Amino acid sequence: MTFVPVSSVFDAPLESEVSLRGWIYRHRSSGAIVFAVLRDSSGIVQVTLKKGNVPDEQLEAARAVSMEASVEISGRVYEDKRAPGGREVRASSFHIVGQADVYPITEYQSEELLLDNRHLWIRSREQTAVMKIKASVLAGARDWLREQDFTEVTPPILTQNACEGGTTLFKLKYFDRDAYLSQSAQMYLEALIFSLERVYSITPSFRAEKSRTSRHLAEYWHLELEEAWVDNRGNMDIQEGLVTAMVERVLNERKEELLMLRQDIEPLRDVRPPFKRMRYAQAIERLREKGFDLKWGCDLGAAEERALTAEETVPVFVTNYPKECKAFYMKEDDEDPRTYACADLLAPAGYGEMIGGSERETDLAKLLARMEGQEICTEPYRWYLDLRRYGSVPHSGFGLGVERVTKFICGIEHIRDTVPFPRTVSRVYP
Ligand code: NSS
Repeated sequence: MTFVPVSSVFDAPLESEVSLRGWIYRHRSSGAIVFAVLRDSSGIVQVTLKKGNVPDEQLEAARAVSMEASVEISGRVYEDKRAPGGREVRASSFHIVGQADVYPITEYQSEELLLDNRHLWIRSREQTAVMKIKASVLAGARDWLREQDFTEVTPPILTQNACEGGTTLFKLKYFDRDAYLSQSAQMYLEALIFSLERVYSITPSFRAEKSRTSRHLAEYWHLELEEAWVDNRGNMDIQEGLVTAMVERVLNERKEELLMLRQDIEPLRDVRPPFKRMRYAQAIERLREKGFDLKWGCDLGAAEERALTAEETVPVFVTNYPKECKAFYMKEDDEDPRTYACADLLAPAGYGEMIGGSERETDLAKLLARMEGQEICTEPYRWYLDLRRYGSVPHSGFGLGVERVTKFICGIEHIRDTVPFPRTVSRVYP
């Protein structure tokens, strides 16, 4: 038997014979008829089973079937205005492949119960839509980066370096030494530009974030990029192109999924160059006008980022952060040495930071002085400092949070709904 995707029922000739397999999504019986809605990876379709059309024992099996049992059916395609999508399959055969116990998820459930049953909840149509959109985000990125002649590389996850500072490191025993789960591939990508010039990686990154926020995961997917001979302006141009390509790909192939998530498509069409650019100093000015009590030197948090972009439909770069709120590896800005040549890219409509990037400091003396000032032990970074000793070149790069971008594109409130199995301070099961 050849099985076809459920969605193909809606293009099939009327009265043609189809065989489908999938899971029972909804189910009810009324008198001599059983209505089942069948779900597979392509969508849902109504199946009706009527006495006389199917053998009696199959009709009884269908009447007794549980939600989420897996089944195979054959039947003919008909129009029916009351069915989802306007068509149904009138079954001539019905077979159960895998019975289902009483499904623990019903219509109204607490967030905790859904998270405890995440392995089942990911079958939901909303979760499926998000995963398809995320796949398109990644495919759009990979294709665009390949067109731009970037090489995908595979940096390590086990490391001795604390790229983004010691407070959010996951420490583990590495044989008889200590090591960490990577926060960022950046330093390894910096090493790789000396042969490949334009590189990127897509890896998990780990942050032991103690705070419970709607935008932090302990494990997230990190798209990082590094390029030789490029300053921070050129770096922002690449970010603009990349984010545009990701959004475009989703708009091209995932409209149905966006609609299912009730996400408004129109504002996403505005996500194309040029993005807005403002300096940190201007951002602070603007926020003070909005009543924020901010001093030069404080980093911008979720509330500040939301206030800055609430009215925007294009992403906003905030550049030139004061040195005291960013990492030691950033290059001092030539025109304003109180700041770094860096930028965070904020999503429109208050969704917050999607990318952190900068030009990298190539002056070994400056790097060493900063590390000393911040009491960073140089020993684990010997190899990194070597990069400044052997043919150093101007270079820049950035890290993009794949879930942050997905959250924005899907219009999702909480970042945990952009990963199938979220890891947060309170959750590592299932
Ligand atoms: O800490 S970042 O701002 N920057 C870096 O890690 C650089 N070393 C990247 C680089 O230049 N190669 O993180 C980059 C992005 C940030 O903008 C977020 O979008 C995302 O990574 N990010 C997170 N997403 C989800 N959960 C958590 N906890 C998280 N932390 C950062």
